[in-house]
Amino acid sequence: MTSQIFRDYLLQDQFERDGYVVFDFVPSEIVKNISTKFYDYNPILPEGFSSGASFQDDYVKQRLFSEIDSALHESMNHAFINYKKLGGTFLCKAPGEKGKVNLHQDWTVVDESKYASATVWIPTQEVDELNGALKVLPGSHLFFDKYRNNNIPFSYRGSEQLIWDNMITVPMVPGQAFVLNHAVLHASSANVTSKERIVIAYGITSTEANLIFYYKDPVNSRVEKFDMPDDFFLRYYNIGERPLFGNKVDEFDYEVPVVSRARIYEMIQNEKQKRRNIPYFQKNWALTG
Ligand SMILES: O=C(O)CCC(=O)C(=O)O
Repeated sequence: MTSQIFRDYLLQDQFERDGYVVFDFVPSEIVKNISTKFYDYNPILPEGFSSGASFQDDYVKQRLFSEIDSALHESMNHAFINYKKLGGTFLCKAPGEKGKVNLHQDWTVVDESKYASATVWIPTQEVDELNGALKVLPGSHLFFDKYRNNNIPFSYRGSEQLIWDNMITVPMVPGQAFVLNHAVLHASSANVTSKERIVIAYGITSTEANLIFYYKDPVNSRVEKFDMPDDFFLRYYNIGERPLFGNKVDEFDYEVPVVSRARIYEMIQNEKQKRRNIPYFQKNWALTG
């Protein structure tokens, strides 16, 4: 059990069990109003999948986050307690094959034995399999090792297709939020419609959680641990490289173990078994597969 971030205990329990939760979060007009700002920040539609997190200007990132935060402030406070804001931006998936987001887990940025860090993912339009709804493997936030970053290999390498074939796609309507534990396996398919898919992403963790970052030196098997400031997400540009700020507090040898396909299959079946009496999962997550 990690430190509570949802006001509603039932949502907290589902989040602990599944690694994500979907619920009615904000009036849909508020979301539609903010979505128009996407075009102010992106006068030319970026290709493929794009995130405002890659804007190369602190001031622009901060201004966009302030606009998102002031629009969502009330809904955030209604849904969450004791939470720290990590930043917020738009995620766009332009039409075309390049927009596919491969299976991944997000970076480890807190001590996950005590806290969760999460993205509140808020679609500004209806989303489904055709335009890039999120796909998720329920319960997988507890499957693997805790050190994750762009340059640290994943423990599930070799089993990507098995996992992909067992994920649930979650259709959503504007006003709903998908709160995604950064450790849960997730992805999204290419947008095969003719209209861009725009989502607001807002990062949170517990107030008491100190931010951290793990970096693997490419020339040896050492992982470095950094203590990072709270505005880390608004200031980290050289993604995939050693951060240019923060304090290095540890360094250790680390080879990422590969978890076998057979073991991953078994873990998925266990998660399905655990949920076999829950109507939503009975319908959307067949026991065979
Ligand atoms: O917006 C999407 O389609 C994927 C988002 C995602 O994978 C992430 O935020 O880590």
